[in-house]
Amino acid sequence: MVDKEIIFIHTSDWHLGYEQYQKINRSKDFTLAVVNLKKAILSMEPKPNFLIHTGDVFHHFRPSALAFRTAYNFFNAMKENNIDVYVIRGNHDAPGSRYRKAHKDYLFLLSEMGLINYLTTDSPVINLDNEISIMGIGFFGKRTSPILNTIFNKYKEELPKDNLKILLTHALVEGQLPNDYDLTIQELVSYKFDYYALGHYHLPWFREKWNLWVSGSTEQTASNQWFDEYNIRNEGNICKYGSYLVVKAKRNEEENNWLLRAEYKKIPVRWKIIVRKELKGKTATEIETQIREIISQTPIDQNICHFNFKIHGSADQFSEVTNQNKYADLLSKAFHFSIKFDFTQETDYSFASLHATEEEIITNYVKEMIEEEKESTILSIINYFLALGENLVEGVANIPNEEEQLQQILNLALNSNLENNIDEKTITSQPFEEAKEVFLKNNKIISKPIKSKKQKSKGNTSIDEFL
Ligand SMILES: [Mn+2]
Repeated sequence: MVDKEIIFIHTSDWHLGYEQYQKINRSKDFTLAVVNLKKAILSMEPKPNFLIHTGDVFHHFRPSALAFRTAYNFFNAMKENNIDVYVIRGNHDAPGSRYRKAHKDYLFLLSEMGLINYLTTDSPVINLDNEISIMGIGFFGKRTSPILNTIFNKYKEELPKDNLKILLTHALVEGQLPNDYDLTIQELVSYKFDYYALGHYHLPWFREKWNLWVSGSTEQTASNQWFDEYNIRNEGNICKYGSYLVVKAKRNEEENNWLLRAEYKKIPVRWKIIVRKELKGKTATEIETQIREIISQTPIDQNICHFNFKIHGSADQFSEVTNQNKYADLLSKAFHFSIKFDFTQETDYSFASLHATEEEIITNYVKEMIEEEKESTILSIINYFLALGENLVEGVANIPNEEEQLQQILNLALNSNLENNIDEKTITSQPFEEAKEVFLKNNKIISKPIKSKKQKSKGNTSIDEFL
């Protein structure tokens, strides 16, 4: 036992079924990344002992057939190769708590099929071989910290001191985003686990000193994930890989502790390219020529391409050459593209002139404020609040400035607890365009609250009572 090395895989945030950019084929990319992960694991020598998944197996809590089959095939392959799997739920895997109580989720199904060990608050700890203890806590947003504390104190006796102790979480850890976190490093470390497996954050991130590790997602769900500070997933301006971790652990009897080595591994994915260029031209024709030149020098074929051009002048001055559709012919071979322009002379987009360009303003505004990934969810939340016309709307109705009202609604929506405030209907994410339309229509009621139409649910009978 002394010299035996334990090897395990840490993976996270597969987001199976995500039809990003409203493209059905994009969901195949998320499947392919997981298929490639499976192949990589099965070709490992020696084989890993077990695998941990820190949440967001699925992008939608009602996964598509393809998404479910991908997960099934992966976990089944692990089972056939005697690689035990331990999973916690991410925010994408499970809907609001009321719905979850009634219906459970697809991770429960996989667990009932005997393919995964699903760590939930009812059963958060599993010990294996008298040597390894795995504790997991799924997504709870801002409630993660107190719930983790309760669970830990309730189950700490099940974590023998000398075991290799692993904690799985799906929460934001201090230091990942500038001003937001669910768990501090200090509190995590106080629980004295040997390896902290973190999900939710999609980029490689680690604090080796404390054994805090984010594996990173297998595919990128938003453009802010195209580059990581360690250049694990990108080469220059091209993002080429998703990532996962291979962890090796060895008991050090002399020091009475575990020695861990975690190593990032790459999974090839569809390329994402970002080109940022300052254009020098003075006339519209010169600008257009430069744009065309830059595009034709970029390896766009079947790739996802973002062009950000900076132009000296005003938007009005170059309006005829700064519509991205003008370059659609050149970009027809790209899987997806977007061209954005930045002008040194700002165009006046005040909310007073909302009518003429309201769609543009709100789209830009929402895009700047929130990550792509959260776009449809946030807009659904805004719709939900607006439709309710409750406290939230009343709370902001006194703010005279419309822009500040919207800002406040967005802040409240972002800070609101998804678990408690969002019901099944709301979380059924509408495509972005559709949500935006509803939002624009409802925008007018910001200062005129309407009565709540929310219905109290009658009798929360769990289907389990009938099974
Ligand atoms: Mn995720």
